[in-house]
Amino acid sequence: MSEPFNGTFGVEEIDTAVNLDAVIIGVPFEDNSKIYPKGASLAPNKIREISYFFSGQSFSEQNIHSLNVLDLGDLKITRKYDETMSSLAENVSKVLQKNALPIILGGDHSIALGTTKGIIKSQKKIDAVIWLDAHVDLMDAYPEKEKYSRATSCKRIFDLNFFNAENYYFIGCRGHNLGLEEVEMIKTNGMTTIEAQLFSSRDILKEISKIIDRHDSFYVSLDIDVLDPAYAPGVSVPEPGGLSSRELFSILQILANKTKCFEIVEINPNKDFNDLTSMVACKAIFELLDSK
Ligand SMILES: [Mn+2]
Repeated sequence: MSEPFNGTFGVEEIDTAVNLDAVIIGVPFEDNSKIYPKGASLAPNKIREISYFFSGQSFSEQNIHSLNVLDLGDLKITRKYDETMSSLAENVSKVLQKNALPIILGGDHSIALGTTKGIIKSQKKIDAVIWLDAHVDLMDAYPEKEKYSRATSCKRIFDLNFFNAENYYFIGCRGHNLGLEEVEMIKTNGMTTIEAQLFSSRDILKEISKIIDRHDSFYVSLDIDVLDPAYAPGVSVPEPGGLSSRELFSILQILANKTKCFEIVEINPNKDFNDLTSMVACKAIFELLDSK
């Protein structure tokens, strides 16, 4: 791999590691779909490279330099989606069993299924899902007949029947993007959406705090397109009207203590300007660890 993420130790395996706080796992996976621009698989190494533009220091005593954070490098990606997901699940499970926080760098959002299988495999209890994303990814198949894509990832997780249906929280979605099938699923299963447009008109952080109070532990899946393209232009499916970086960091800060599994997906360095989107991703990791 390139240099490990700033403030972490590059390792090849974690079996012998002790007193771990967090482990970074790169998953440079993207599907072969023709409808999305290529580039998501370039993100893990780009994020590592950009991490050196930041000191990683902060006003908090707790920051990446004071924690024991390892960087496992990138998973070997095979052509078969299933094999890559099994390898991701295996690694996520190992990290969780060591009571450390997995920080997964995608890749496209279809990898979330591997992350979830890792949570299940670990037998650790994680109560709820926070899906920070412009889209809810609840299509059963998209594009046509494609069951395992970035647009179906949350539906595939739902089908595993691991998290209670009412423990799914979609934050930053843009209502007008959602398919009728997705809206129906949200309604019939009692899932919660906090749509992006609410961020300008209500005291939204209080509402999110209430959700956080309800549960002990979260799997946080951050699709960087939850941000407005002004803040994160380097994504495959940009949607205007999203959150600001500051709003995202505020959410991560209040979520940090209860975040037990974290992933950042859908950064597309090929579509980026001056690596802005990779910078936000780095900062999101620093903010999360600062607040732990
Ligand atoms: Mn997504």
